[in-house]
Amino acid sequence: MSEDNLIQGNYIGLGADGSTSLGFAGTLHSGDGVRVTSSERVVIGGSVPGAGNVISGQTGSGVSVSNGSGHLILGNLIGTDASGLKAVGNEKAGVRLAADQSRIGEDGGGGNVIVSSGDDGVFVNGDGNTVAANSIGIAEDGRTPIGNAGAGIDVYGNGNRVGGEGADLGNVIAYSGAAGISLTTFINENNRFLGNSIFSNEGLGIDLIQYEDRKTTPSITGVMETIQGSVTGAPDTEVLLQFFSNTACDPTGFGEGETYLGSITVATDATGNVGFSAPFAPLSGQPFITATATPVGGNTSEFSNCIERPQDSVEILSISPDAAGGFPTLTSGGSIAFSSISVGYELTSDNSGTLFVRVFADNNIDSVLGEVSQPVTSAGSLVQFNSLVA
Ligand SMILES: [Ca+2]
Ligand SMILES: [Ca+2]
Repeated sequence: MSEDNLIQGNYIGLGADGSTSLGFAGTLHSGDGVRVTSSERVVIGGSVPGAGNVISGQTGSGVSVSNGSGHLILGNLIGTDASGLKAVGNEKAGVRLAADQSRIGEDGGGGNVIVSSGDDGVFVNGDGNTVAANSIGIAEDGRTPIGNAGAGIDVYGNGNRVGGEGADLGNVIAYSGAAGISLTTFINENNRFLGNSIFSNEGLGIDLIQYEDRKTTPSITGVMETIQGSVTGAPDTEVLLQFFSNTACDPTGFGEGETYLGSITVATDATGNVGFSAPFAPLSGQPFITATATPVGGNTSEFSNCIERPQDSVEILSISPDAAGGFPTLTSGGSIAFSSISVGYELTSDNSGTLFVRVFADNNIDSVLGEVSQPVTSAGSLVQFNSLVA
């Protein structure tokens, strides 16, 4: 057994130019790029510039660790060329970690880019491991899709963490050929998936296997000024709820979780139920809301149902344009209810035919939420208010 080995700054599976794949040629690099079989505390890469390796073009996995604990896999490009933008995939997993108390990625420059794998991006089998701050299925620029063929992260074991509660600990997990995160839960507990950006995966964003699906998954019932819903779990148990804003819903209607909005903690009652109202609003351009539930000591749930925040509007049923300007006549309504608050409005028109709508909270002209304007040419024009009360 060896200990405290350091593997840094190498091109593994690439020519010295940093882009030519040697691995798939099948002669120089068959098997895994970096293989750790009987060691403790091996460091592969690092958080400072230049410490990371480029590990690509292998017929096996990019990194394969089959034993030990305390390993660090940081700041590597796994499945790309040296630019981090072009796919030079490994044929099996990007990182295969069968170990305990080890870390794949960390904030502050230690995240790995793990893309273009022929199997899972990351496969974790062990206890107490952390996978944080990595780009999984997306290139180093944070935009270019280079998905992994299997799950983004496949987890077996207990007490593993994907992401975290601190800023910048979340992983981006996107464009996988299967689930974003897959967890076999038959005997595995206390695996927490927090603060990640999970989207555009072929399967579910989070898929629990061998488990009564969605047993503890929150159910969202409404999205207005707050996100309302309920969750069911063990009696008298604290549950961490996380909320996400999405460009689109998963085709199943559950998940995924593109942009993390924030979290609240609730406690179930003696029957295991609790309702919630969370003070988060969807982001502009991402009107679909989802959530996860993570009970104390338990596994994070699959993603909740996906609900679009209603686009409130007022229809101007009849206007009387005044060629000289002035106020059009509004013939419908006088206030619009947005769930619990009532929003008054005032219509004015300038000489060019643009309609301005000013929205007040609680029908109070001293409480202006904002203004929108748009050209109005005919009865039936719509003025969207939604952005003003988000
Ligand atoms: Ca999906
Ligand atoms: Ca499932």
